[in-house]
Amino acid sequence: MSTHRTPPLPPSMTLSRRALLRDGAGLAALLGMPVPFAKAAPQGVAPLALMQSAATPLAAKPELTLLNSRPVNMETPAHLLDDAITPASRMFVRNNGIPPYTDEVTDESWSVTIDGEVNTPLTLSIADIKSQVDTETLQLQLECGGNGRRFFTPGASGNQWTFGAISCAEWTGVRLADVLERAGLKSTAVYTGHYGADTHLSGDPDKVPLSRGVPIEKAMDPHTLIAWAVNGDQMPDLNGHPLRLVVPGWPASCSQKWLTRIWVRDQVHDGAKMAGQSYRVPAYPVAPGTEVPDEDMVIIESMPVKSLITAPQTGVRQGARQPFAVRGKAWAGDRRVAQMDVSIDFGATWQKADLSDPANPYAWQLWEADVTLPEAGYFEIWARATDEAGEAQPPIPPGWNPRGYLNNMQHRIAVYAV
Ligand SMILES: Nc1nc2c(c(=O)[nH]1)N[C@H]1C(S)=C(S)[C@@H](COP(=O)(O)O)O[C@H]1N2
Ligand SMILES: [Mo]
Repeated sequence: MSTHRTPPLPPSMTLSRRALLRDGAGLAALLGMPVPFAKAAPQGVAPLALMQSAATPLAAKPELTLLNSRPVNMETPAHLLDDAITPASRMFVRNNGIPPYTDEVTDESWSVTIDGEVNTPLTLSIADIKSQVDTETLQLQLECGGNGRRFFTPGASGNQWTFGAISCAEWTGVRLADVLERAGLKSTAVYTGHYGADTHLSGDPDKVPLSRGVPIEKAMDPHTLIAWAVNGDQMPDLNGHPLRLVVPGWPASCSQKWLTRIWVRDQVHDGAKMAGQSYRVPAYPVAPGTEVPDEDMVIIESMPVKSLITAPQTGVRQGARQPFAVRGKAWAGDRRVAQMDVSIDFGATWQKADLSDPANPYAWQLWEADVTLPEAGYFEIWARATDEAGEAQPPIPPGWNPRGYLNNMQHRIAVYAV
């Protein structure tokens, strides 16, 4: 695509034309092919291909469920998360803005700046990063803070994620700690502020779609990476190519895609979607529907214990009195999962599942149970993870909060015993 290299337009047309061209380039990235007449489409017209069904033709992620096309948000059905390591094509996508043009995103043109409360501000090319610091390859779980939002009552605005805003891919990168050490943290450094190359939905270049950060201790955790590869390959454009942060176990909004800058702060970062109601929950339990003042909201840190049943797929037919394998994944933010149980009687009794150790800290854990349904009829299988601190998943959404974060309710599937 080179359609964005157009001569300057009269000022009155600049914003709308620019927004449209951005859409054209963004759509090309989504569809995996150029859109030759993108410029001719009236503003606001989304391609039919993006709207037709859950099975979208988005070339890179054809199996995902599209929740929104502007910005693009796609979740992964639970049965497609059955691999130990999530394939790139099945990693969910959460965008707050419009991703950078793909033809402008190359390893050669990219750099990331580390500045603020550091002794030596750095601007590093990708080659610098790859050559000068030890590399690390880790399986890391990333979950959107709003995963499960769909099930709160009253509902919250935002993407209506069900269970699929979670991935655990194998990331290759460098430790953020090594890069921060190279820059030299001042004693005043308390927080990071992350910036990426995506642009605001309004098209206003002065607005930032998302800029979150983490306390220095989390930034210095050896599992927090600046990554350039997924599962040994270039990461998908939609997941942050060519460079992104991976801050596992915390709301994935901390994991800035298309990373261009880390501003080391002497205060809690106050970038876009750090303050107010974004990625925050009430400091105390509230009745559903309560309006909570901003000053009573606290920033979400570690995500809660959670699990998925990834096989069989919900709706399966299964012979009665014949044992079959039920399996899935479990994770618990900064913690480990200690126990996994399944129920075939709507949670009245539970059967312990086999639970693996994580491949490394912050990888999800695999579990499996042999289940036998006693007679023909409708059954549900419910899955419940318990973390090392004894916290277990509730059967219904926990702690209602205004924006619908942190729903770690149990996942369940329907099984027809025949
Ligand atoms: N630059 C940038 N980084 C971003 C976002 C974004 O909109 N822009 N979205 C964040 C949110 S809210 C989530 S849940 C994760 C999703 O990562 P993924 O799209 O690779 O699955 O990216 C995070 N990083
Ligand atoms: Mo998110």
